[in-house]
Amino acid sequence: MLLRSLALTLILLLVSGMECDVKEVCVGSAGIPGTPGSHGLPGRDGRDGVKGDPGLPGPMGPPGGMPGLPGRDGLIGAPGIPGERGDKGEPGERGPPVLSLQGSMLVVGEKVFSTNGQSVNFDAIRESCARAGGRIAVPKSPEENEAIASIVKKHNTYAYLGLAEGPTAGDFYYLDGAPVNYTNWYKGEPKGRGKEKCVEMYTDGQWNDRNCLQYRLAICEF
Ligand code: MMA
Ligand code: CA
Repeated sequence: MLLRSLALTLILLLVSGMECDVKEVCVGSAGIPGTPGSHGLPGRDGRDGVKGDPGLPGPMGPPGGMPGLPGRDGLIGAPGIPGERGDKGEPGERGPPVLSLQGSMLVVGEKVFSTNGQSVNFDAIRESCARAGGRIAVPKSPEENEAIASIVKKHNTYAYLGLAEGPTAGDFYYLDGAPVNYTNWYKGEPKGRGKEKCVEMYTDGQWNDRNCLQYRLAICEF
């Protein structure tokens, strides 16, 4: 009973917050407020915030792997402007002596007739024509005779032809030994009786047998 009463008193004290010196009922005025309690402990961490914006790009890194293969060639460029004209070259060596054609050249069928305008004897004409790669001209048709005659007339100089008398007087041969198959003798010729072994052409294209040492126009055929 005593323990119970004591417990009851403690409960009352706890509930009323009053202090009594007496056991029974007591009424007091309000006390002065107590001093504030100390701060509480820090609260728990809050929830995570929202995700932030992406950061700025970082600086370029160090060089990476192996270099790539070279690229293909580009397109061909436009031509450049022409260069300046070069200096005149040195004179060339003197070429081999050749027959000067002096602009006179006649083509008749397969043949070309030409003269250098020089008058020399029969053997000299043969040599000049051979050096030039040809032969002393001899007509084997009226057309060829006219072509040679036109050169003779132009130079107003008789020409020797490429035929000669054989051992028998009055028989003439080409220089390769073949007997002639075309002639254009002047009336009464040949009448040299074996003493005139060459043949000259007059300016009218007719022929005369004549010694071989006259100066006659050199006409070659090629
Ligand atoms: C005459 C004539 C020719 C002969 C010469 C020689 C002028 O022509 O006889 O047949 O070849 O003379 O000079
Ligand atoms: Ca004669």
